[in-house]
Amino acid sequence: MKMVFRWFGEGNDTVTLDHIRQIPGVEGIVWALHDVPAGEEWPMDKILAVKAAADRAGLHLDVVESVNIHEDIKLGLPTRDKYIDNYKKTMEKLAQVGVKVICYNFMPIFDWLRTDLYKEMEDGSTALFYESSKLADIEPLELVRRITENSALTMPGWEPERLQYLTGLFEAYKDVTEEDMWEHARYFLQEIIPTAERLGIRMAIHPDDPPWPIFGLPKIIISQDNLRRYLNLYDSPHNSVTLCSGSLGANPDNDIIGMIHEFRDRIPFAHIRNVKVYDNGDFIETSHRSHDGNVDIAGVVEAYHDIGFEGYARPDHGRHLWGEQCRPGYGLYDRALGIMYLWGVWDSLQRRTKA
Ligand code: DNO
Ligand code: MN
Repeated sequence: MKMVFRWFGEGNDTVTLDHIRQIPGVEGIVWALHDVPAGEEWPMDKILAVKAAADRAGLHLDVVESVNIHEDIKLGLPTRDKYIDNYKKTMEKLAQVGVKVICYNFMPIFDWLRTDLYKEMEDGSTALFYESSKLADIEPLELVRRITENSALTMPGWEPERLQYLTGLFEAYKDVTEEDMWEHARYFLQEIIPTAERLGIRMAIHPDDPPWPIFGLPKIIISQDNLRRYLNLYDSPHNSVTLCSGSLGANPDNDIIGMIHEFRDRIPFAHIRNVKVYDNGDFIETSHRSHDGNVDIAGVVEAYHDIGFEGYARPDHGRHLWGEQCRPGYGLYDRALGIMYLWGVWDSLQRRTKA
């Protein structure tokens, strides 16, 4: 297991590379050019600037999250070919600086969605919260406005320049079915995977979050069966999964450990985090500890250990602790604590296997 840590870039994150290099066992950053709109080719000078900063801190940049897919690709519009072409050009450049894994998602319009970014927990910390009743009787744009009004840094996928097109996007998705989404995904993979194979890059799809339809938008990457179907759309080790225990774990029917075993050769990148799911299906993001949520994180780490996992792993989101002012879900403290929990489980398993 190679530990990595998400970093949003200079001036775009309260966490610095100097912080990250002090977390035990972290070898690299998980990065992206967050200021380049989806569909545009990433400029080489900006890529090289991130590389220079990472080099100075002694961190690698093997994993990119995410090169986002333009909506026209997900919608299957004729204009998609131009955006797919740009995507390939970005892949070429990333390969030049040694990128090995590209995480992306196939969610319509939004990236992950929560209804409260700073929900207060009993111990006084705050965390990302999803409350389904808040989605009833509200326009998506109004919801996004309400959620983000207290957040200084924009969240990936929720950039103001994208949100102004929200109404038009909803209109565009009106008649798009799940089967259409599968067909658009197949088209994308058929274009992109041969390039990934040639460049030695593993494309790793991130599951939809939450793993069910919201606002009537079609969702496909939501379960073990659907992940299997996705991997079979193009049977290559370069068509692979970012297995996110938190996104999938919001649906308690999802057996994360079973997925680790089934998809063992197709998981170059693991997102590890816990969620507590309430009886009505609402959920809150908790500490990594198994005891604190519905996902057995110690069991998840054990499953990775059992399959001899040599891929990259990162703590996904964390709570906001000790008054930390940070991006929602992406503070320093709880993610660092999470890493120590992951290493604790991993190292004790290592010792047992060696003994
Ligand atoms: C949620 C997070 C996501 C993820 C993107 C990947 O679990 O990991 O924000 O970064 O959806 O494209
Ligand atoms: Mn994730």
